Amino acid sequence: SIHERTYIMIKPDGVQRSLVGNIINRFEQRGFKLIALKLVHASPPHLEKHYEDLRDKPFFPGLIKYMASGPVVAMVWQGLDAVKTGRAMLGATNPLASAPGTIRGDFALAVGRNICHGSDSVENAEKEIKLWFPEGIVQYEATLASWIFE
Ligand code: DAT
Ligand code: MG
Repeated sequence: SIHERTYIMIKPDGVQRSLVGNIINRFEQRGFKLIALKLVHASPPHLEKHYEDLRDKPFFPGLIKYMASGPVVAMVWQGLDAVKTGRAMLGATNPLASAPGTIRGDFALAVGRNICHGSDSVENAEKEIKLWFPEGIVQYEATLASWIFE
């Protein structure tokens, strides 16, 4: 659906390394519509909720510490197959396996400093959007849509 939404987050390392503009540019240029964006320094409990499926992993405490170490850019992007395409644009979880041309493949080397997050299913995207944007999302018409979608 052209209305599919995904939650994309630039992690603290991406913010510190000034990659925010580059990452936003990639989603804009691909044709996705930006429907929510904010800079937020998330608390450990909030991040534990975001990553609750991973709480039994040995790297979980380090992951939460890293994610709470500075602000992140929380975004919602909308468009055709946004979840799957967003994941493809991010690249593999471990940057050493990410293809060049992907965000992680262009900017990262370590799995624990992999720059960005993207929802892995439509269902999780909706959950994550509610968690990060409880205030709701602005509605507006993107006038270029007919040049991007049939
Ligand atoms: P993804 O972010 O690609 O959806 P995930 O949901 O499995 O990957 O894991 C969430 C984050 O946790 C991931 O972006 C980086 C970190 N992580 C995953 N596997 C890890 C590992 N083996 N060692 C350290 N950090 C890891
Ligand atoms: Mg994940």
